[in-house]
Amino acid sequence: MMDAVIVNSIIDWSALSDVEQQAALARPQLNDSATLTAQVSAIISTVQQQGDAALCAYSQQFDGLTTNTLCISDNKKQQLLATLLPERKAAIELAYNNIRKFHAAQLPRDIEVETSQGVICQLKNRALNAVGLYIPGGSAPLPSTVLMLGVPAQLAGCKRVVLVTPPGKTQADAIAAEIIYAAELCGIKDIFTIGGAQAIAALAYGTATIPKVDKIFGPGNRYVTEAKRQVSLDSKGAAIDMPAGPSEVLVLADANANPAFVAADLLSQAEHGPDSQVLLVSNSQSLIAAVQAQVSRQLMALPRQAIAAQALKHSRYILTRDLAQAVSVINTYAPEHLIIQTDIDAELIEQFDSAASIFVGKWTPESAGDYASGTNHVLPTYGYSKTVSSLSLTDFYRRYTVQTLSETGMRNLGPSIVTLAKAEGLDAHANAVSIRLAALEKCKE
Ligand code: HSO
Ligand code: ZN
Repeated sequence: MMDAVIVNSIIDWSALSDVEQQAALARPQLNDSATLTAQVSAIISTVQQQGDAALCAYSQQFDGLTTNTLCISDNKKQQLLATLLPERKAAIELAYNNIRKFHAAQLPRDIEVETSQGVICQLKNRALNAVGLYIPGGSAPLPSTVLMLGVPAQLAGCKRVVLVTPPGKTQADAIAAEIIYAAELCGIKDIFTIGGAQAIAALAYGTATIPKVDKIFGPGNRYVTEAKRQVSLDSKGAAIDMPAGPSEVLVLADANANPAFVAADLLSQAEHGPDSQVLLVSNSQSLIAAVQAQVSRQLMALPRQAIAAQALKHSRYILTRDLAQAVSVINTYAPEHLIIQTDIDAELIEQFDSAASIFVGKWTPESAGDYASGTNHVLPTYGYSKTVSSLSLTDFYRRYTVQTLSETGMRNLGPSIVTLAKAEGLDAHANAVSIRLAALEKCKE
């Protein structure tokens, strides 16, 4: 039981100076210390040098396991699957189907345009060959994340999909049966029990057991996030899905919103981790007070109340003059998740230009998108949503172009290319065209 509940005081937005407003929307400082950078970089080079042996040594050091296996046998998979409760299986299947439907509709289309007569330009999409999916373990293993990453990888048809997840607490291969089942639905065969920065290093560079991948997807703790950042800077490493910070939700509610619903939504994000951030923005002081009372009450009943209480320490309750001011606050903050519970939900949606994922109306909690509605829950946080998009099917593809000029195309385009190349002082470029134009002239003769 907690001694005191942390509910921060109400911030009256109109009364703040510009500087105070900036401070009120500041994210908690990321702990990107020099020590973290150095520790992660040391782990990455050790994995590069020692491969599997380093992975086992790190599992021993960080997870307290004596293990020399990183794989899960088919026998063990079957054994775990046999323990899976039927209602969980059915729920995973429902979520899988909805995520699949929504992502299948995102199939990127190739295009072909004749820009000038005889000049054909194509934009093509090709699935990435090998992708790595990081599924967090720790205090809450996330089978839902397996679906969010595994479904688009399956739909895109990536040739190799490698899933890594931290080892089980007592035995390396004793991971959650839900993870195995979700992976099975997504057709993922390669599951390795390794977590942390060492798992990211293994995916980026490969070891005898773990295949190297081209791109790494998935959320993780600060070691994982830092490792993803480091390997993505190395051309021999791997690309990553998106930059990440701690998870966050912002609820916009007016006087008629249900305070218990709003509080439940705030707490659902707060329970993720001590560094999660939750914000309420409202034009009604009485609604904010009612939500705060509900937060205190509901928090008491949560098994993860210690974690949620930590997160609530950096929660914000912002009172705005009206909804228009609320919209501007929200656009400045750029939340990962935005929940709208107002009388004019539909009118407001188009006014938001920076939220990563929007949940509209009182029957739409963030949990719907976290698990089962079909949208992806891997989203940019920390204000990155101003420019970075939420994860979609296209992230599992690369785009490239193809062009073909016929003789007519060369005749049509050639003279202008020569002019432009000369204007840039690049004569070799001009020559590559004029040599062809000359050849075409000769043919004519
Ligand atoms: N809210 C998290 C995703 C998640 N929630 C997984 C429950 N399980 C980050 O978007
Ligand atoms: Zn969540």
